[in-house]
Amino acid sequence: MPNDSADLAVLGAAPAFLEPIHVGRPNLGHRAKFLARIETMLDRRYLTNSGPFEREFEGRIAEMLGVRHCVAMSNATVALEIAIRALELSGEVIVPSFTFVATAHALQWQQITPVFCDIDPHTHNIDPEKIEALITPRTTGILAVHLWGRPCPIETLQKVAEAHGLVLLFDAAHAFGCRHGARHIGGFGRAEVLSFHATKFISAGEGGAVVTDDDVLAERMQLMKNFGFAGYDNVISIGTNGKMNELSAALGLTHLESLEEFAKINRTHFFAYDEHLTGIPGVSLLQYRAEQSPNYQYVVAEVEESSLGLGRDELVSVLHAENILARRYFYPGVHRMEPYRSLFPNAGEHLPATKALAERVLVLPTGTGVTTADVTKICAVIRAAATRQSAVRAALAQRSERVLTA
Ligand code: T4K
Repeated sequence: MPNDSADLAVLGAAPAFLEPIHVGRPNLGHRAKFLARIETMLDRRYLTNSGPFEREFEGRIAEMLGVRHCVAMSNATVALEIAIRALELSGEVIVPSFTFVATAHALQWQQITPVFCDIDPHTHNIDPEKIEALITPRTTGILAVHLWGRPCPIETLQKVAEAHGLVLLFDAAHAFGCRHGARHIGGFGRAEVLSFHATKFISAGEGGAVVTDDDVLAERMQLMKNFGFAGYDNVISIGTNGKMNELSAALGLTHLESLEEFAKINRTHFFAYDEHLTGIPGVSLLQYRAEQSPNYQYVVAEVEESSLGLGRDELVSVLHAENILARRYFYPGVHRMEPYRSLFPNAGEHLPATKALAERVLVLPTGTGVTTADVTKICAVIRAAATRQSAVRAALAQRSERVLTA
């Protein structure tokens, strides 16, 4: 552990970790319970297509979130695509650029233009004040993201949507288990989309769901996720294959049973980071509000180069050299990824907060795959980098010079 700054790997020491420490290692639940479910699945020879585990998973999620319907799907990207289609969105939909690329892809995939909106730099969520200027006669909806699990300004978004007759849909991929006021995330807008990807708070390996109180919408999505079949040989709508298989549902059900434990470990790690990073100039941790019952699945730091003496990317290099694979989510912003970069080359002009944040954000490892001792060690590396920032900067510059001349 770098108790003295000379121990840093970029300065020639051995890395702090022998094995890579990832952001996004899955939270794993009770192995024996999962294996028992797999035995049951094999015994009943039912692997997919609205199987018992999938239906149980849907029921458990709907009950927990206090919504009328949960439509489980193969992943959140397909769930977004199906929700967007079932809600009959078309033309243009307003969406943040500071999100995972799937949020925009789910629109573009269906020839709907994502219109990128700037974020509030304090919350990282879509800035409702910036939406009205983007509305055109072709706008049909707002697709807002509860980034890092922190709820959007839901009521304000609702007002804007109502005033302009727009559909309000939420990408709640990060926000499973979180609350807004008295309700769980999942019960807002026309529908909300959850992810149960391996890297998420609760995972099904791959998995997603749309939750809604709208009976008609739920029925439409149940059809759409199964090719439009309404019984044997009877296709009554357009559809695709968005079903959740039994293996995933079994994993999801098992992980749901460990939700409290995962939340506790994430919370402990978050507060350990908070304690150990406090006082390092230029490194601040995005805070969560306890009353929103955060899942703490993302530990998000912001790096201020002028105070730290190192830029975010330099700090990433320091951490990677130590085998700490911190991530720059969601750099560089979706509008700077293809096809959006070519389609909308000037989009960045309206996204100053997105641009600034994408240069500052650093996501640190957490979850049940790391220990509190790991967190302490990671923070010690960051503190050591801050203490020796001139030497670190010089070493990194030398390294990139060597790469350029090689
Ligand atoms: N909307 C939002 C706001 C999202 O963030 C996402 C997904 C979606 C929609 C779409 O949800 P899904 O269609 O995926 O259900 C990861 C995830 O693949 C992605 O699900 C997630 N957001 C995004 C934030 O992160 P990458 O490109 O960073 O994945 P990858 O493969 O680099 O994995 C991250 C790290 O996790 C790896 O370094 C290693 C570790 N890992 C990963 C997996 C899959 C493991 O240790 N074990 C594993 O099984 O996107």
